[in-house]
Parts: sequence; structure tokens; C-alpha cells
Amino acid sequence: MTLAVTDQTQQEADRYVHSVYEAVIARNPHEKEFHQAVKEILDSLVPVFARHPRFRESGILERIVEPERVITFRVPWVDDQGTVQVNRGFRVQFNSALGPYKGGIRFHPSVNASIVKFLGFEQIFKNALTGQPIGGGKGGSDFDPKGKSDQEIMRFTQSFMTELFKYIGPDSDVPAGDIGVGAREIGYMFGQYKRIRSSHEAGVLTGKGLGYGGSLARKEATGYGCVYFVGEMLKARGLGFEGKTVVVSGSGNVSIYAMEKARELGAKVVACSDSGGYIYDPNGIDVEAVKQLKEVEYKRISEYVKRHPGSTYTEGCTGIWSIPCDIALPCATQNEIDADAARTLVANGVIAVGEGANMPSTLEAIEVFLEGDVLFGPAKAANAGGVAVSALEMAQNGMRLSWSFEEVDAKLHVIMRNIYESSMRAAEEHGHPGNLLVGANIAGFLRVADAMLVQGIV
Ligand code: NDP
Ligand code: 2IT
Repeated sequence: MTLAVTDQTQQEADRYVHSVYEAVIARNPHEKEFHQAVKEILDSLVPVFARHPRFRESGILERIVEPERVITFRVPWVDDQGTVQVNRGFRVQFNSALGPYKGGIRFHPSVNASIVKFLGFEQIFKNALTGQPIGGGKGGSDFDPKGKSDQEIMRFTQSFMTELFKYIGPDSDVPAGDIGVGAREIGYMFGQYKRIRSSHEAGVLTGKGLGYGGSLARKEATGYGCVYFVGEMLKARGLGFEGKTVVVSGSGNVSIYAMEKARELGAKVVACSDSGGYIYDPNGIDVEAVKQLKEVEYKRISEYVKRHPGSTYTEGCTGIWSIPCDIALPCATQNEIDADAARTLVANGVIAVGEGANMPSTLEAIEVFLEGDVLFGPAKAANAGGVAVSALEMAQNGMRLSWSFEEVDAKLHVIMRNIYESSMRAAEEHGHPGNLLVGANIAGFLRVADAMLVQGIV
């Protein structure tokens, strides 16, 4: 059902939402990624504020854009040469209306307050969309894992947790992985937390190894979930992955398992990348070889072409979007698709874009996709499978049992379908039929806002 609103109410809502956005910019100057994430969501919420004055009366918007807590800390460690190094650690505990703060930890030199706040803000709505009882948070450090020895990674990660442990716990804040943080780093973090706390609290971190409380299918969940979500978008147009050409950026956790599932469903994945450049393999990317390179050997993607005659390597990341494809899955990092890249994809006939990474398309690129009638799966819906299975990992830890791969994968599939359907429904009800960006933002927001409304002004 679409609720009617007058033009005047709509304009008033627009002015109000815009004034909150202006206040965010004034209060958080120079944080351009955070501004971008806030703008994307707030623009979608105008129809909500035009219809539901109660949210405005209780200051939901003013409260939701302000993190409940931002923690910044020093992370000193000693490198292999005996030199003292100092990095900066962050944890943003953004919103706990739905459950304990939940969200990954990123180790990358670009990490700063703006990056963790954009990620934490997105996480609130993504986690709400999963239907699981988890609030939104994010953390990380400007530590660069590239070129570091395993011992250095361990010493840094232990030092990071020696401070972070004060602020987390199975019922308060539950970190996981993100860029630069995979099974190895989660293992070191868990070991240090356990040592300091003298307590085996499995539910304090997710993405753990299978031997000590990890969930089957967590490693695969973000990539598989993204493909399931795009599958729902395609199905609505009577299409599927079978026979489609797919380009997937990145070659990390999300990318690898998106490629694996797309291939399993009959698509041909012809390209992937890392921060150095991209590979093109007209025979279809050998995903097992990428796993070996990235998960086992920690090598560059350029090595792939030495082992695969007929494939090519090109320096630089953005060129990957000039490869003609039916489906594009950006799975590397924020703002990796700008308006030019989006225009190239559209000109080459792309049918669907599924955002495996967080905020991989600029606001201008999203405009290009929507105007070009491309099926667009926004990040907070399309990549929610990872955190959804993290919540399932927490549930299994709480019950001290483990579900089979098939059980978790089936639950993931249902969750992704529900996210698709609830986003489509919210878009339709608020006057933007078929727009999954607006729909996901509204559906996620309404779940959090309803919970905030009944919990008082906190
Ligand atoms: P990984 O560290 O496993 O892989 C990241 C990949 O992206 C690598 O190939 C990396 O290349 C590339 N990359 C990273 N930074 C840049 C950059 N600045 N420019 C170009 N390429 C870059 O991370 P994940 O796969 O876990 O994360 C990928 C994206 O998915 C991120 O946006 C993350 O926030 C998001 N995400 C992750 C989830 C998860 O469960 N892990 C869940 C939901 C979203 P290189 O190795 O050269 O740095
Ligand atoms: O961006 C994300 O959703 C993640 N990095 C996963 C978070 C989690 O807690 O599993």
C-alpha cells in the first residue's frame, strides 16, 4: 500500500532531513566517506519522515547519526628489526538498539575516523535488514599488513586486542573480520582475549576457526550471500546466472566466494583484481588457484598469469570495469566504481550490479546505474550475508552446538531472500517501486527506529 502525502509535507520532510545532514557535516568536518554514507541513507528517508512524524518528534534521526561511543587508542608494537612502531586503533560503537554492537575490524593504511564511522553507520542498517538481534559497530587500525611477517602480524594483533578487550564481550560488542583481517588475525585476537580474560568466551568474536567455535559457511557467507541476492534480482526479470559473464573485483574473502558461487550457478567469471591490478582469463577464472594464491601463499594476483597461459594481467584497478560483462560484483573496497566506470559498464550492457564490498559505488555511479535501468543491489542488502552468518555463529556459540554447512547455507539463502523481499516491499510502499537502494535503506531504518522509539531517549 502506498500512503499519500501532500507536496507540502514532502517538502517539509526534505528540509528537515537536509538540516540533519548539514549538522552532520558541521559536526564531523573533513570526514567525506562518513558524509557520503549518511547522505545516501538520509536521501532515501525523506518519504519516511513525510509519513511518520513520530520519528521526528523523538529525535530518531539526530540520535542515529551520532555514534553511541567512539574509542580511539594507541597500538604500540615491535617489528622484526627491533624498532618500535605505533599505529592507531578504533572501535565505533554506533547503535545498540537491536542487540550487541556487531561489525568487522579492518587493518588497512587508509583506516581513519571517517572510514570506521562510514562503515559503522552502514552496519546499523545492514544488520537490521538481516532480522538478527545485532546492533551496529565497526573497528580497525591504520596498520598495513602488506609485507609484514607472520610474527609481526601476531605481535601487532595482540597489542591491538590488549586495548580492545576492555570494550568488547559476547553481550556487548562482537567484532569479526573485514579488509586485512581474516581467519589468521581472528585467531590471534581470540587467543589474546582469552589469555587476558582467563575465560573461553566463544561468542566474543565471529569468523573464528572451525576448531574453536567458528561456524561452517561463515567464510563463504558474504560472497555466496551476494550471489544469492543478485539471483533474486535476476529472477524477478526471468533471468539467472546460467551462461552469464561476470566480473568480480578484489580477490579476498568476499570476492573468492562470490566467484565460486557464481561459477557453481553456471556463470563464467572472467576477471578479478587486487590493489595492484586485475587479471582477465577468457577461459574463466580458476577460483581454486586464486584461493591458493590469496588464502595460502599470501601472494599478489599478478602471479596468476604465470600459472595460467592465455590470461593477462593489467596494472591498476579501475580498468577492470571496462571488461564487457552481464553482471558486475564490486567486492574490493569503497568508491571503486566512479561515474565513468559506471557509464562504461552500462554502455557495455551490464544487466546487474551487486555490491559485495561496502559503498563500492560513488553516489554519482549509483545514479548512472539507476538511470540506466541496471538491476542494482546496494551493499547493505547484498553483502549482509556475512554478518547474518556471524549472528548465526553467535547463536551456535550460545547454545554450544554447531550446525552443518547445509543448514547454515540454507538459513543464509532464506535471509538473503527475505532482505530482497522486505527491501522491495519498503520501496513499493514509499513510492519508489523497484528501487532496492531506497527500499533497503527504509526497511533497515524502520526496524532500528521502531526499537529506538520504545527504548526512550537514550
Ligand atoms: P580482504 O582483505 O579479504 O580482500 C580485500 C580485497 O580487495 C583484496 O583483493 C584487496 O587487494 C582489495 N583491496 C583492498 N583495498 C583496496 C583498495 N584500496 N583498492 C583496490 N583494491 C583493494 O577483504 P574482504 O574480502 O573481507 O572485504 C572486501 C570488501 O567487502 C570490503 O569493502 C569489506 O568491507 C566488505 N565486506 C566484507 C565482509 C566480510 O565478511 N569479510 C562482509 C561484508 C562486506 P590487496 O590484497 O592488494 O589489498
Ligand atoms: O561489513 C561487514 O558486514 C563485515 N565486515 C562483517 C561483519 C561481521 O560482524 O561479520
